[in-house]
Amino acid sequence: MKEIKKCNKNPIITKSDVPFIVNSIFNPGAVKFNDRYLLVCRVEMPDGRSSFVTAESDNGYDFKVADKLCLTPEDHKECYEYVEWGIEDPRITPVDDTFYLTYTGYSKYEPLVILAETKDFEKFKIHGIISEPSNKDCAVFPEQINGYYWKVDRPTAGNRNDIWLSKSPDMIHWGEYKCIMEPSKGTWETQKIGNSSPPIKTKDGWLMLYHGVRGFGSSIIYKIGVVLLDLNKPWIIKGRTKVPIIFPEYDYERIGDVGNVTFSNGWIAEQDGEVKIYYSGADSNICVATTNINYLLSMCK
Ligand code: M1P
Repeated sequence: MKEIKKCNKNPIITKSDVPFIVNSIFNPGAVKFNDRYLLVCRVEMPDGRSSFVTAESDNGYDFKVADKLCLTPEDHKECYEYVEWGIEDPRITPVDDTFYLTYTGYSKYEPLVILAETKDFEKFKIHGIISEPSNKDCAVFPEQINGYYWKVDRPTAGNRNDIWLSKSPDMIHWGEYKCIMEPSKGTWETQKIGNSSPPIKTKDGWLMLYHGVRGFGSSIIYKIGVVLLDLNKPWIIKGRTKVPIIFPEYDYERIGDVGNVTFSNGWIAEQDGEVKIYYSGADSNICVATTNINYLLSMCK
């Protein structure tokens, strides 16, 4: 078996699987819920603004998309003007019996990060904005480290696109910001990077997916790499892939609303070390690739 195996049923979800009219379905957060696989998928509606819908599966490959949206810009009564153009790219982190969602709110104020929580994926408590603009690609760590919650995100100031770490006593108020990763110049991630998935705890450190972007004239290519952060000092990078682990190869990754994009914001680690990486091709569908923790760790050495 190849170390990263793209499912031969890919794409596993397309807009024809959505029981209402959408432009596209893509970029899902992923989690195990009640022993089932649950995705919170971004759907771009016909007016071009994005909302979220859930999809559930018994095996992680065959999903049924819900018949109504679970979260919309209009649900954000207290901060609607900051999400008026859509909510995008949810990352889901389970902490105890609560699922925390971090996602992009999009508006005339530029992208920023919104935090919400849920216990059932039907009712959501929206905490509101947890970053200044411009910022996105935020994920929360699944447990406290040294008595604090931690998150990564990608502020964009000037021409910079780096991944930053910050900590919080309550998940609402954040500080002690630190830049932990910059694009590697001259490589597949030369132009910008961003966190992909919430970190997974391993014996060697926190594993995290990230995306790297390289541009050629008017065309850009989004690929996915992996990084290992220290368990107790997550600002220390213990290792990072030199080469991407997932990149556009097939028509469903090369052709779509935004061509040549492989983008992930959700993955699920099984008890036996297998990992299902949910990702999207060309901003137009949902795919899955399987791998395992040991392979991902070896890629970071
Ligand atoms: O079109 C590719 C991706 O572009 C953006 O990525 P980034 O987070 O690096 O800015 C996002 O809008 C993402 O949704 C999209 O898939």
